[in-house]
Amino acid sequence: IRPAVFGHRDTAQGPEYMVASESVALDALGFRLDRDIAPGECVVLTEDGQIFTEQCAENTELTPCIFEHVYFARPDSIIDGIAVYKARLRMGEKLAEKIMREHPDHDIDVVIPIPDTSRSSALELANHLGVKYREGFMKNRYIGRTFIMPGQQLRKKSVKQKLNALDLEFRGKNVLLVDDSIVRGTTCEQIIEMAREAGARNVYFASAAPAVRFPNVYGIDMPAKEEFIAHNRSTEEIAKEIGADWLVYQDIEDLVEACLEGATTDARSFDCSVFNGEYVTKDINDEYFRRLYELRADASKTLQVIDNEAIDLHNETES
Ligand code: PIN
Repeated sequence: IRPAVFGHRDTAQGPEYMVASESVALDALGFRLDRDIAPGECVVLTEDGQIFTEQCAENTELTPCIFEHVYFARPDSIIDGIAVYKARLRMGEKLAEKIMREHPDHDIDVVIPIPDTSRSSALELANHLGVKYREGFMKNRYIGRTFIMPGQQLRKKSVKQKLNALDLEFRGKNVLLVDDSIVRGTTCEQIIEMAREAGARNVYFASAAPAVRFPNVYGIDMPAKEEFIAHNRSTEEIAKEIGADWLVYQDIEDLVEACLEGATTDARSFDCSVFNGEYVTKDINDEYFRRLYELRADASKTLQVIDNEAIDLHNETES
């Protein structure tokens, strides 16, 4: 489900090989991408630098994780022949079409991305709406990603530390904020509040991905489903909860289409379980989730300690 690629570089001693989860890792070290590793394929790198590959599982199906395209992968990565950056541009295009369908008389003055991931989709969304694209939030580059931090308090504090609104892009304007996805909704709620404090008249919100309603069980550390803001809520209710004047989510068919265009391998479908609850391995049941949450509860206690220590360390270095 998660991507993996291999590539090579030529040296005087012959070719050198490298296996990585994203093609950008190869680029950075001067390797050329050879190809994606197929599902069930085994890759062996020998100590003397040779590479062997063999198909080890029968009846495999390529169903890569769509969240890589939404958020996780770097935009300069190519996965299964799909340029992540282009997939994100197309997400913006589709989102613009949906906004024009749902709000044909919209009064958006400016489209503002919530950095970083949503920049590509927000840019193309603005182009298609024929509205200005502006950078209204500046990011503190020394603060890490917030949504995987345990403990709600810690997460809340971090948003203000991470983003600062440029009043001049908000004052008196109707703004459309764009993010790659809405998970818990706590970050976007604070960001909407920041936009209003900066003087925005109306704040609309668009998510480049559909509503996240189901936990990920294939390697993304995500909250329990009750913690998702979309849990048991309609789009209107979510908009109210996060404080947006209206909210538009990408449709799942549009997301899949945006990602599939340009695929060179036989990827024809994706694992979209966080959006539709259909787990490709078909072995996920309530008992599985129960065990998962027990494990998570233990792990988050440990993480909390580590995080607090990390913050103390950061403060010490700053003072
Ligand atoms: C943005 C990544 N992206 C931002 C992750 C926020 C959900 N959140 C998912 C939005 S970046 S919330 O790549 O780190 O720049 O739903 O929990 O409020």
